[in-house]
Amino acid sequence: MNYPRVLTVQDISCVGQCSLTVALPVISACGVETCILPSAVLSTHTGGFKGFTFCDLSEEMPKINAHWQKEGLLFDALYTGYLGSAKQIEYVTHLIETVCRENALVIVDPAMADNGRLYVGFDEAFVEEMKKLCAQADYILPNITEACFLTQMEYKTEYDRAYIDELIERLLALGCRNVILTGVSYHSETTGVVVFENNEYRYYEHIKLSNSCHGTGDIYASAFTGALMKGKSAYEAARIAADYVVKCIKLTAELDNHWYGAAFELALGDLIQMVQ
Ligand code: PXL
Repeated sequence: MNYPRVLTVQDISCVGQCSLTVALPVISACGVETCILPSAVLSTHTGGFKGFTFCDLSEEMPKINAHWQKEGLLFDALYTGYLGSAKQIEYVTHLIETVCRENALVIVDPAMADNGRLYVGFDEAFVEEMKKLCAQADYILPNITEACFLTQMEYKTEYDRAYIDELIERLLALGCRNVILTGVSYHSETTGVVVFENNEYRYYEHIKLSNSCHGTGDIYASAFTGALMKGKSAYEAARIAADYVVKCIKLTAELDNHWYGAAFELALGDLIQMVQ
């Protein structure tokens, strides 16, 4: 039976439906063993709450890694999301070198920006470090904003295929092997995801919903990782993740005043069916 073991490294935002509180249930629901390395603990995510706490767990990361090495633990894939500092990116590189199997997949969501702006607490130095992590990835999953920061391209809300092609070309020049570019919208009523794998461009287009939710990038990357590790092709995993996120956003719109995240739990049953 295909029962891979994934390690995901990102923060715990205690409230906020993002990062590890999404990755753990979503990848587990796909039938994949999900091990975690929390990089920080925050009371909430940073996107709209005021006065959140932040406990940096960077110093724990090499200690945890050392213990895993002693135990001979190895992972079939490493998936990174929101990381709190440039130092943590360095520790992730060390994880790739020490506790990942030889052919392990490295999946990097460079979670650091949206809507043309970096998230609170990030700067150019962090972006530079993130480029180095992307260089080691089999798959990177940036949104357009993150792609622009990684490539020094101008952020645009309206663009054509030539703009997307150039973004992808520059992302590949960082050294990553394949690119999953999210939130690519060529028409006002649709959006979609570009899967650029083995030099081939494929686009999965779907409905664009009027309400957008915080944390959907994390839900997307987690579902992609789970489906991919369960044996789906990258394009199929990208499609499943997109359909799942659309369902999550639709269900969230039915709720009263649920502003800080997407109700991904309500659609986990659909995800399980799509992955099977
Ligand atoms: O969803 C990405 C994310 C993860 N973790 C924390 C965040 C954010 C986005 O704002 O603040 C702590």
